[in-house]
Amino acid sequence: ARTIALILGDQLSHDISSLQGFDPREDVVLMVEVADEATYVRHHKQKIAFILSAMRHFADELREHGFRVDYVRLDDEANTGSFTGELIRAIARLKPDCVVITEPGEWRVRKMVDGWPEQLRLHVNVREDDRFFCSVGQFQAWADGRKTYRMEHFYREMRRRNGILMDGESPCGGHWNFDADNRKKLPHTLKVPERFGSEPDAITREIMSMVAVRFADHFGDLEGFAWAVTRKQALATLDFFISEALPFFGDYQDAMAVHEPFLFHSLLSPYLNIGLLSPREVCEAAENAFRRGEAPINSVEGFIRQILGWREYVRGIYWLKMPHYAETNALGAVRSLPWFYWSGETDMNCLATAIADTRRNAYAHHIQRLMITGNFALLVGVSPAELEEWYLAVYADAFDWVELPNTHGMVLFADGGLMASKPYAASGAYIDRMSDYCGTCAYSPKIKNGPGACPFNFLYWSFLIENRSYLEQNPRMGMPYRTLDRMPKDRVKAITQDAHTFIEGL
Ligand code: FAD
Ligand code: DLZ
Ligand code: SF4
Repeated sequence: ARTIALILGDQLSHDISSLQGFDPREDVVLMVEVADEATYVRHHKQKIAFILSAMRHFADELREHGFRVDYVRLDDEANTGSFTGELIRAIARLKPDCVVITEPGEWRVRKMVDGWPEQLRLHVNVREDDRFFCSVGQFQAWADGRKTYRMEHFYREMRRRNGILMDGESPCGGHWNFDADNRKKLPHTLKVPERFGSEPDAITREIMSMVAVRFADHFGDLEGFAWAVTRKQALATLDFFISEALPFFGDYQDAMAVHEPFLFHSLLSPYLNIGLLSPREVCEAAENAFRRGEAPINSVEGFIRQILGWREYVRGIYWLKMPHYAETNALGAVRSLPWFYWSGETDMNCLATAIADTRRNAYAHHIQRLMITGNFALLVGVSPAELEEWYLAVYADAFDWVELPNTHGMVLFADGGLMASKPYAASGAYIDRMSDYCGTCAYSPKIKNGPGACPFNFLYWSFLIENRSYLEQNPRMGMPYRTLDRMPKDRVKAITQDAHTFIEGL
């Protein structure tokens, strides 16, 4: 029997479950570049180029390994522009007995695939995506019967279950968490490693030319493209990170700096998310550096927690709670996304920097996403759907399963505290403490109200005032509400007025 194994653009792993049992004499791999996937949100140009180039390189590797690959290019004349349309054409061409696919990572595509057996009148074999530490079923079992789903509890169980960074029954270094050590501001004297870039080859350059024309009106620059597009290049990026950046990762995990868009971050998320690297090999590489004495525990634990903890946890939440998850809006936020998220035109230096970095690199590190663009949207009450669309479009690593819980739950508290125990709201003082943004800003974090006041200052308090009835019962919000209640009446009035004028001006 002849089988079509359909491999999607984020399934570029040689051991992907859809290829198990593949018979090279009969079966065919199908890969399709389709316009719908580039435009369901208007992705950053680098993100489109990255995925298409990685797809073409992966198809070439499969052919070298003796697979027959049927590959549809975006500019092929008969291209219908959708997964379903291309599958229908391929079935007519190849006359298979069945289709095999690894479960898609996004709800949107999963629904599409679930409709195929009836639509195509063909057997569709959907296999589990086993490229995660924790399966969807295992996460559901963990969540079953719990009232809250705290990442920290999940993470400890994952450490134990997988024996990662463990000395027998105990966590390496004697603690599960070293976050208290991981909040240093970047000192002027410390040299940050240059980004380890991968030079675009002929295949990538051809795609870049096509993207520049076809998606000219999408957000983002193409010029600085330096993403790895093969497993080999991704492995070289991992090696570089482990030796050059990991030792400092922990200390400066939460730092931000105007001229350092990457700091000591790994830049590995795009490769993990499309399958060029596996989360296990990345965690093992970090653990091995610790065992060799080449990186301290606060760095290695902090890094592993992001992957073994956060990344697995948000995926679990996504499949546990979708599709209703995306519809919640606990704080009733309805404001449109300010235009400057696309244009970068704002005199708030922290936001202008994070957005300029995003435009140039299709990347911003976690604290920029959470505490700058995220925090601002939380404070002014941007509608969850609008902010989610932005995050899904602008980052090379963005896929719904990981972007949605981070934006909806972590940043906007729209799930009412399922993920975070309190909103990550912060004023200018936090940003000033963790960055060098404020020194060259039109505003001052020291000024609380009136001309020159950092907008984060009055927006922080007006956010608390506006959401009082919802947030006040939260035990972790007791302190700020007590501070608010001790404020003189005219200060509260000034806050409300400043916030009103500012938001009206957006
Ligand atoms: P590092 O700092 O080097 O971290 C190592 C790895 O840990 C990352 O590569 C990533 O795989 C994982 N990781 C770290 N934090 C998280 C997290 N909160 N959730 C899941 N995985 C994490 N990450 C995505 O991969 N795709 C997204 O679409 C995405 N959207 C986000 C949206 C918002 C609003 C926020 C606050 C965070 C989002 N993140 C997303 C998480 C995180 O910001 C990125 O994974 C990280 O910045 C990627 O850069 P890096 O590889 O240099 O990360
Ligand atoms: C993001 C993306 C883009 C831009 N283009 C394609 C494509 O042409 N073909 C493809 O198979 N996948 C693409 N992707 C990734 C898909 O959106 C991703 O595989 C699904 O969203 C996963 O559910
Ligand atoms: Fe951002 Fe306020 Fe600092 Fe300006 S002063 S960079 S707006 S935190």
